[in-house]
Amino acid sequence: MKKSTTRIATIGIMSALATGLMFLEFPIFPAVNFLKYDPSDILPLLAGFIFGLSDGILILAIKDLMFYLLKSADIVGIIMNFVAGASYLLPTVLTYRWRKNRVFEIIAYVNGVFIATGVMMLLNMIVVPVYWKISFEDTLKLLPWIAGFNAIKFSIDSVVNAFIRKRVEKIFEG
Ligand code: RBF
Repeated sequence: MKKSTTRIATIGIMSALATGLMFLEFPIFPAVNFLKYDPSDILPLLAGFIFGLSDGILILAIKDLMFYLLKSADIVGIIMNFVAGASYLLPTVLTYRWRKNRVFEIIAYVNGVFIATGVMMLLNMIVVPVYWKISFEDTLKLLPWIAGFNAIKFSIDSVVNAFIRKRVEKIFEG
């Protein structure tokens, strides 16, 4: 168990870094350019692997709150970003925690990508028609792009996490 002061400092530093990274957002598919990739979810993911799920969720929430206050002011976009991040983080960290080995780590990422993609497809089917004032039929046409966006976003985060998490862990072992 880490000292609580160290934990608070770590959460603060990682939340600040994540907030900064969220400014690097860019769309992947022109058809759904309101969906923007940014690498900020990698920090909650690292924290989830190294320190535990609750620290990961906390960093995700602080990052989204900070970004909302500093830049976006779009509450729907921020909530969608948070739900997407959480629905990826939860299954990924829980699966990895179950058996901490390389095979389960890969299963964890696959689980996370599939669950987050499924959850966001369902949620966008409800939110997009209201948010963009388009018909349900037109929303259905966007669904493959929405699925592709989430699959790509969380696959990138998974690969980066897999490559850097041990190095980051060493920094905190100090
Ligand atoms: N972010 C995701 O990671 N996955 C999504 O499926 C997703 N759906 C969104 C739907 C709407 C209508 C909006 C406005 C945003 C959505 N976002 C989603 C968040 C978006 O990519 C971006 O992070 C936020 O809008 C903050 O700029």
